[in-house]
Amino acid sequence: MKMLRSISAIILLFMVMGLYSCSKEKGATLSQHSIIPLPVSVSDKEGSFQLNGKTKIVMLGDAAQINSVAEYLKSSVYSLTELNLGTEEQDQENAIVFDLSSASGLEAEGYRLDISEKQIRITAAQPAGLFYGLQSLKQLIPAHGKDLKGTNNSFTIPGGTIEDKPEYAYRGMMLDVARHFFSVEDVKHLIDQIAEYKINHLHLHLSDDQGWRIEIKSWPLLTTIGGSTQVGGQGGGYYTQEDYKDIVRYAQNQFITIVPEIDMPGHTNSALASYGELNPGITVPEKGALPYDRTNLGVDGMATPLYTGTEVGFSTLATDKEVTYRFIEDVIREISEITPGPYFHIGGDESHVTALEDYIPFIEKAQEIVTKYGKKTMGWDEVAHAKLLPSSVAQYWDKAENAVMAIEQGSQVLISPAKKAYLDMKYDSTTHIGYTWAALIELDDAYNWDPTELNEGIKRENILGVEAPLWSETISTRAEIEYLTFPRLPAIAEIAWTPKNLRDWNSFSRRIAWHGQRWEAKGVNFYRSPKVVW
Ligand code: TNX
Repeated sequence: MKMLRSISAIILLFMVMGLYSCSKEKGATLSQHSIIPLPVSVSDKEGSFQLNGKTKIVMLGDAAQINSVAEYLKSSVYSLTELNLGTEEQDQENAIVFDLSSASGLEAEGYRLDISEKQIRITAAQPAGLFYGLQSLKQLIPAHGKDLKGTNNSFTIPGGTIEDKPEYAYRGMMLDVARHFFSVEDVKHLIDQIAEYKINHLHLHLSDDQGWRIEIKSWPLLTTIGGSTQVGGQGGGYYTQEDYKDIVRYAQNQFITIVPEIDMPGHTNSALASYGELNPGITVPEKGALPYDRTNLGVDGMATPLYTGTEVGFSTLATDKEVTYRFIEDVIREISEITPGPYFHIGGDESHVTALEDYIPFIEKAQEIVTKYGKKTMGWDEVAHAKLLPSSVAQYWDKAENAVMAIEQGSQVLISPAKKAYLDMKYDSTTHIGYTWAALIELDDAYNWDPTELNEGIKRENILGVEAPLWSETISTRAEIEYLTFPRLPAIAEIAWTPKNLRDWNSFSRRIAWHGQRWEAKGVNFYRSPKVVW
């Protein structure tokens, strides 16, 4: 009897071990993925695909349109696995097939990703859809340390089907390159990181009190004087138009549209320091002991000193001078000519020393000029005080009533509430960089909100999309950009991509941990939120 019992115990033990090794062999199923943003639907299928040294890429459809996506996949797979994928025309066995076909019935940025033993197939109606399909695929390639890379390796990708498309058309991030300047290389590196989260707009805040960061050929002092410094007083810098075009092209290759912003009529000290004729000589309200030199700010037509502090709201262009409109027209024209995207952002925020009766006609004129050069106007929510065109977009950062005012004029809104979406807010009181004026924003705070629940006057159809702005008063290095951006940007990206009813914090916090491993492996800095088991 005793013996029988121990035999059955041993049999049981073997059965359990068998089950365990079997499930280990099978590996994770597709539905256990860590894809961010969460796809609309994921279903499992028997079997798995082995990505190995013999896997090749097959392009079905207009090769001219698929080529750059295929090249991008090759270089991503190489950096993840050190496998060199070849290209093949016929044989679809052991292949990643890009199928670009308008007959697929998929929406513009949508895709279907099919994984079987024989092949991985990404189907889309547009190249952007293929690109998002491959971004999801990249996140299915197991993260390995250096030692596991190499041409003899094989990477298991579980079988199944993903069908996916974005909730919002505009999924953005903003980088302030004015308070601190960031090099072309830093911007490109950021583009590489955010493209993985299916972000499709990068808004560049190209001018502010502390610096003018884009070459304007007809007003050269803007950069030589206005671009010469930054917060804290160090070097500054600016993009030549060639640099800017380079950024635009680089972003385009990852389906990211650059949205240039020239902030006006406030936030313009760097322009006033370059060209005194733009200075109205307004009387600046004294705010106690001034931490900086405001000589000439109150003197009509005199260039102001460069500013390297972090106050806001003290500068304005002369809204009643003809030269100001020649100036903004030249600026809008030159930048629009090198911007293929549809938007030109005119800022318009915190113009505290521009009287409202001057502010309104100024914004309306700026909007007219933007339209003249073939672009749509974007502006921070204050621009809703002016008469907006239906094609204009108000960016809600501060006041819901401004956003509602824009909606009542027939405009759409871009959602960037400072309390939820500002990447320059500290995570908690101990964060060594960032601000606290709007809120402390932990990872779950950045995740647990929805654009349609902010104000009853802002409905789904009024919303163009979501953008996470990163202001740079307190940051000056790539590592600092990354620390504030990750992991919050992926949280905002999921709000912008994934339908509200599918989003779930527990699922997100599990998936983001896997991304932490990836960031660690590629040397991307990030905040290890205590809300996540990394
Ligand atoms: C407010 S947000 C600003 C920026 C600052 C930011 C700092 C907005 C439209 N204006 O000028 O950089 O706060 O968080």
